[in-house]
Amino acid sequence: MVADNHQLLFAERALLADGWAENVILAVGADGRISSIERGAGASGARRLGGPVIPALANLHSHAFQRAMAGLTDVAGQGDDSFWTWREEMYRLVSLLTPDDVVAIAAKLQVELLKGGFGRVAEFHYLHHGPDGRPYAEPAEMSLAMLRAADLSGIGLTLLPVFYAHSDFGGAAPTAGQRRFIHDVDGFLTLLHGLVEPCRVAGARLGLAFHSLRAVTGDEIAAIVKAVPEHAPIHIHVAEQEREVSASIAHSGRRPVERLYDMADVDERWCLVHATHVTDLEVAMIAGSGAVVGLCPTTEADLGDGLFPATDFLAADGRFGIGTDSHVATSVADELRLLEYGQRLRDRRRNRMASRPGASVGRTLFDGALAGGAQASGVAGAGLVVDAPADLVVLDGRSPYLAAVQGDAILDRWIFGGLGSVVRDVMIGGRWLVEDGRHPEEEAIDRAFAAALARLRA
Ligand code: NGQ
Ligand code: ZN
Repeated sequence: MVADNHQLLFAERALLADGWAENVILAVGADGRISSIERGAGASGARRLGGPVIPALANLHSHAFQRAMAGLTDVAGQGDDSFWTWREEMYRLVSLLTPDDVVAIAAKLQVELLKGGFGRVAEFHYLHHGPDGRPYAEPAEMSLAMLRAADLSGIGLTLLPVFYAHSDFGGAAPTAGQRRFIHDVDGFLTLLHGLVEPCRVAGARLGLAFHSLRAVTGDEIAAIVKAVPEHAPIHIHVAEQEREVSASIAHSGRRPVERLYDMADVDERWCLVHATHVTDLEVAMIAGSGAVVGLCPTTEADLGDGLFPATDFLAADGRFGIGTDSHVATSVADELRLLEYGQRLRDRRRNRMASRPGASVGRTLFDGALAGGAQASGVAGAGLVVDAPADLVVLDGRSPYLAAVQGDAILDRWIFGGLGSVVRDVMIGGRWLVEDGRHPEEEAIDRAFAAALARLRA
């Protein structure tokens, strides 16, 4: 696929930075960026888009390979099934994966994410080594596999190679199931530096992640943060499960989020993934630091994590984004809906995630996830604004549900209306990746994915 040199797009309805506008002409330059936006314009000479236009969101948390086991961990064990028994099943999949499997699974996932309304994905990438735990001949093999997948799908990629060194607090030795994840600090920094050029060539952003406070020590965090570029996004899983909270307290007398803030200068570069189990004090700490909380509602529900106090966090002006994490769902609408529904189920009330009386819940969630997703992905500026990449989603104007409504009701109907898939077209960086619900490489990607699943018996 080749970018057209210069494109004029006409939208009857578009969600711009300051709200919905009508009869909008978006000019997209040869560099894939929006070069001008005109409102109240005529359509002549422009490509007329087939429905309401919204910005594509960044998905801030993915473990792509886990898409292969979606819906296959729902058979009861001995009655004590938990996050930790799920993790054993996940490690079994990890033990089988080849780089080609990872490309096939990730490319399929990324096409699904595009069709779900995501334009980029931050890949929290910790599967580094061969099955015996030894690095591949090319130590970056698996990271390069992620770049290959993103090249096939066209999705925007923020690659977050993960530093993982221990199995629990206090620097406990890793387990056998974790051997494909493990680095020492020098080995990790070598991997990271070696990825700078491949990511530049591929047009991917490069950040990094610490797997969790279980997997790293404070000294390791300090050594790595000191050695990486100042603008790189830094992600970490934190306080997802109550067992992590009790282990943290047993180890240091501090809760995980408190401990993280003791150990590191947590600021806008950081994304705290899950942060499920937090006190009022921790909510205020995170909000005040400008860090993004990475919420993954369908995975958090699937794994029985608990509920993040999103209403309190919003009231404190906290920044959040959404991720699909283990990919038991792959759409913007599914994640945002469950984020709101969790708060409703807890409070036994409705319309929890709205910024003020009269505000649309869908719009509040969408705006929050757009800004937080961009921040956590290392992308400056989000939304349909001049000079930003032309990353946009056209919802299906043929849907009677969408045709009948205006403004924020479009988002509310998409997120809360149970419409099924209404993502019609997706443009990323000025290239059409989905047109009328189809991705051009879809058949080949599906074939490779089916072959990988057959091989993995997944
Ligand atoms: C992961 N996933 O690394 O894939 C984790 C589970 C862990 C989620 N937390 C493993 N959803 O946290 O140790
Ligand atoms: Zn995760």
